[in-house]
Amino acid sequence: LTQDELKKIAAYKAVEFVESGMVLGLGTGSTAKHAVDRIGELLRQGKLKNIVGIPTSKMTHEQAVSLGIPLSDLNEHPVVDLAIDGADEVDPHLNLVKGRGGSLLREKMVEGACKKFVVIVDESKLVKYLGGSGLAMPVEIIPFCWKFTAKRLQDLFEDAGCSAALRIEKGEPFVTDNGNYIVNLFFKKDIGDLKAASDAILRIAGVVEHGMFLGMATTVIVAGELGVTVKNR
Ligand code: DER
Repeated sequence: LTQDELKKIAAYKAVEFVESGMVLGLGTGSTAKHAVDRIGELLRQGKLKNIVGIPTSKMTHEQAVSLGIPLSDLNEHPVVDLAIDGADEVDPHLNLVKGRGGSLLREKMVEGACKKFVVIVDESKLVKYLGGSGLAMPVEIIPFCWKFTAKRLQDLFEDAGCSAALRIEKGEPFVTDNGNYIVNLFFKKDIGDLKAASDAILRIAGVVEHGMFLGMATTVIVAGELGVTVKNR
């Protein structure tokens, strides 16, 4: 099975949790895309009714519009029944790294407002500890004096061998849906106490939000070569 087929299997499994009448958080990324497609298909077939979608990015908003999924926002629906979204890393406690697609702020707002947050991943996303993949841990910051903020973030995690880099696309700083920049943090070692790390990051003026989703996932669906496993918090 290809990685995308595994993503699709996890996504379709998650959509089994969707019931008619729900207010749904619609995730962002290549895995969540399959879930949104599936929801659109079930609506079209009349197997799902009265769904309202709360998109976590402009990209998902456009996908949902093209599928005819009725949309709203957190102002109208401050409580969301169920969100389905992907992740970049999942640790054994179901803590997540998210945001390599650049949508972490709106994802964290929507998924923080959910009664149930179902995460969908292929098995390549499982790590022993967050940051353990050696890939980016994104932090959304304001553009003003970004270099100053990036350096403060890097210094915060000096002991974990952290390096910080502004996310660049086509030679320019990547700009989020919210008009902010992303600083990617790379770790050589386990950063240890995640809650303390989260608090320290958020205390830096100029930081908007980070990509660690701690204690937020209620269920993680993992699609692997040997089948699908559902882990509940
Ligand atoms: O950027 C994001 O938060 C995405 O949800 C990411 O975490 C997962 O993206 P993928 O499904 O394309 O791997």
